[in-house]
Amino acid sequence: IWNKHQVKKFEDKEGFEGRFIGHVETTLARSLYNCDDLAAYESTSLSVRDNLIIDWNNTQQRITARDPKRVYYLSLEFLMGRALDNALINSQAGSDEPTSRPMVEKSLDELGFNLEDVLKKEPDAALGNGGLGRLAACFIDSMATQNIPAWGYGLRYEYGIFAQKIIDGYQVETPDYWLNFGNPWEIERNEIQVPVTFYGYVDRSDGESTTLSPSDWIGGERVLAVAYDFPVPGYKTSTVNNLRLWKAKPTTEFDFAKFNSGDYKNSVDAQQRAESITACLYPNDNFNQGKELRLKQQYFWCAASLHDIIRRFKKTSRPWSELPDQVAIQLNDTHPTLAVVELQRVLVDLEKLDWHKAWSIVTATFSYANHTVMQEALEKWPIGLFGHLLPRHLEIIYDINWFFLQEVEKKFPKDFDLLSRVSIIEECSPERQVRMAYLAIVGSHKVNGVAELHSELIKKTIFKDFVKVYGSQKFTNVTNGITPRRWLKQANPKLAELIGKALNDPKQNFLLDMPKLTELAKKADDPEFQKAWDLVKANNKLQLADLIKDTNNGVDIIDREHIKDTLFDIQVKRIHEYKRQQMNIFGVIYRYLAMKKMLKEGSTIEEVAKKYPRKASIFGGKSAPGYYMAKLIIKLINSVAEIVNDDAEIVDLLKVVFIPDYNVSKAEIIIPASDLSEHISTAGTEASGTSNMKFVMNGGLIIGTVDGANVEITREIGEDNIFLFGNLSEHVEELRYNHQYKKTELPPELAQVLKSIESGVFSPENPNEFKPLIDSIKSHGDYYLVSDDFESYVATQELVDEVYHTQKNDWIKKSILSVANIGFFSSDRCIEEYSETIWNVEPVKPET
Ligand code: 26V
Repeated sequence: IWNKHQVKKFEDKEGFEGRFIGHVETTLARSLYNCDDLAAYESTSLSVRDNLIIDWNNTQQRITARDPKRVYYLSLEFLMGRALDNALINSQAGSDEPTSRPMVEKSLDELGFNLEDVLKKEPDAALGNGGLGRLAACFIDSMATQNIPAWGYGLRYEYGIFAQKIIDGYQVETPDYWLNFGNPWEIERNEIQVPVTFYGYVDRSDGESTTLSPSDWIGGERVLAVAYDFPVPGYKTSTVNNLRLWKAKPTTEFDFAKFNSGDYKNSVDAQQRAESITACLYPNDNFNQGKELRLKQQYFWCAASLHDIIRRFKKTSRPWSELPDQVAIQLNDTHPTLAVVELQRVLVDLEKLDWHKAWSIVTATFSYANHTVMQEALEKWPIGLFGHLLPRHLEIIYDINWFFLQEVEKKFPKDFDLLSRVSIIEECSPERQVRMAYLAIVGSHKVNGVAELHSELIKKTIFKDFVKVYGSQKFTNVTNGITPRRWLKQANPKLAELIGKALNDPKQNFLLDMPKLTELAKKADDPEFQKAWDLVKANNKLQLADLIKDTNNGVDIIDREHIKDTLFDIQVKRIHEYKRQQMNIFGVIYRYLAMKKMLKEGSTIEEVAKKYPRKASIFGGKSAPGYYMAKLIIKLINSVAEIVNDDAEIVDLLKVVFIPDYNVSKAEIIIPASDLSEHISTAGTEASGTSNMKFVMNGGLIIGTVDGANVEITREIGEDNIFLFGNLSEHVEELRYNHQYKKTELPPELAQVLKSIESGVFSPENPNEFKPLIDSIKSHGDYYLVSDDFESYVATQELVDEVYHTQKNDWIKKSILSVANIGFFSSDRCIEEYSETIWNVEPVKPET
């Protein structure tokens, strides 16, 4: 019977329409007469999802049958954005179409809907802060596309990253209740519920067991982890992988002690607390607050995921020694490091393996990627807090450390300084702390940074002693990448089409093999092609102008008539002092003051325009809610915008825009519209950056420091095609030292800018408003070296103006050549490198 009723994918328009109407009428219980865009979005998603689930089932069955080594990608953040457009692009349906998208578009049109409007109804899945979370999303796209047997594991936060409102120029956070209308992309697996325990104590009443022998952890609080699955479709393959996110819910156990003492209310409260574990994503980027709930989230997720992984491994009845041949677990930063300890606990306490046998299995299974050198981001947990929540895990960490330090002592006898420096336990006042990065290194067989410069830097700084202990082979580099499906085809369909035509590849197979783009270089000088290229950019800029109008209360800030010769200069990313949005806005102020000065000294507006041609300075990004300085930078940008945009004297030559609530779906509109984007972090602070790659892939040029992946981007696209400036990372230490001892003076350009801010030009009501920002440079050591890089920044911006406005063909040529050579930064290349050099896994291809 099962075979007779085999569920089939829709493959043509007819099939889609049948599904769509079926879902409207039965799943949603609506009729075509009261089907609005939201309902159309839901029905389209459910219809497309049906197809994905069929492929998902086949993929999982195929993998079970072939039983290859699998990868598990553990990340506390998956910044997915919208799913529908991506699913339409990635999935194939209909024999003559490369993807289902055009077919569904036509169908919806006939049903009375516009696909673009329908797509906009989907809220972003914003379960991440920034680069680290979006990287995880790009990686799972590439793993599916390359048929790697891989699952992602994360948390199903009820609230994603907050929505940002700008009120009177200030950031105001509002909750992102993204599940308001339900979520057609998730499959709730009520049958998969994993109990997770916290608190309690270790029972050694038998008087015999030691911390090294199997021990009984008597837990105090129990919650359940319920699985929610999200299909992850590959591009031009029927492989659909799985992203499993956990939600916390109360157990059905009942606290009889409390009940009998008449404390019914408290026993219900305790149950309700369970749900708070997955309520909310911590909105800090690159900052560790050390809150207990965060550690609870981490253990909840690690315990549930490992349990799931182990259950799957056990089904094959292999001996434990084969775990590392069957399973690779990738730690996305240190957030999942408890999984290392949990696996050791399972093997020793529950499976009764010998400690050392267990430990060699653990270390062969895990690998760790580091994503930051920022001291304030490195995770450390006070042992009091840790031992209270996870008493047995703390014992295990002590023992891991004990054996590790013995190893070190053997290699470097009597080097007590070294021992204390590499100890997983930091001995410090007021309390000892667990250093999670050290635990991750000791518990993994490979450690990697995310760009060449960064990988070299961690070996010389934060992990120097570990290179001494383990040798340098344990440390490696995998430079980040981005998925060209979302960041080229989905975000910029017209450019993808133009490239496809130029490469004689109308089916856009180049999206699977981005190094093919080098062929584009042949067209870089072709005037016809340049014209078409420029037209795509101009259209994208118009779309961004629409977005800006929408998000600024309908006020049209950008002059559409002159859009082609207005340079769109964009910096969108989390707001952070190290990313130096303050330097950018100081540069804008410098330009504004210089224009005003020319006018005052009698120049005509035409003369001013010649020196300072049309430019729109566009910003976007969220600050962590508790990050005072970052919030002040946002306020300064908005204050400058208000003064500059209203200044009739400079006509429309300079515009400043802050786009509120920067997120993935806005990035898809903003990034394709850039002429220039800014990646100007203090050298040595930005591990990689990934938006730099996205902007270049969309034909934008870069102004940037010699930092993170900018270095390799320069190598790939050529130094003639990028505007680099500023001090190098090897000089940062010395420059900071000089500031401390007051050996530096402000460059005149910057002094002038700071003076105007202090005089209250941008905050007439409160001239002191921005004093802390100015003090951080003038009095507190200028940690991010704004004063050291400002002159070269301003000079480089002038060079940018000159090329854009007097050598436009040259500019377009640079743009084409950049795209031609950006292929290296496809996340497909990253996944190949991880698969071959770290995970040791191979693709499992569907039969064709
Ligand atoms: C740390 C913490 C500490 C606890 C609270 C929440 C939280 C969230 C994130 C982090 C670590 C952030 C590290 C990070 O996002 N690094 C970024 O990773 C990108 C992908 O590798 C890289 O492109 C960026 O340069 C890097 O800043």
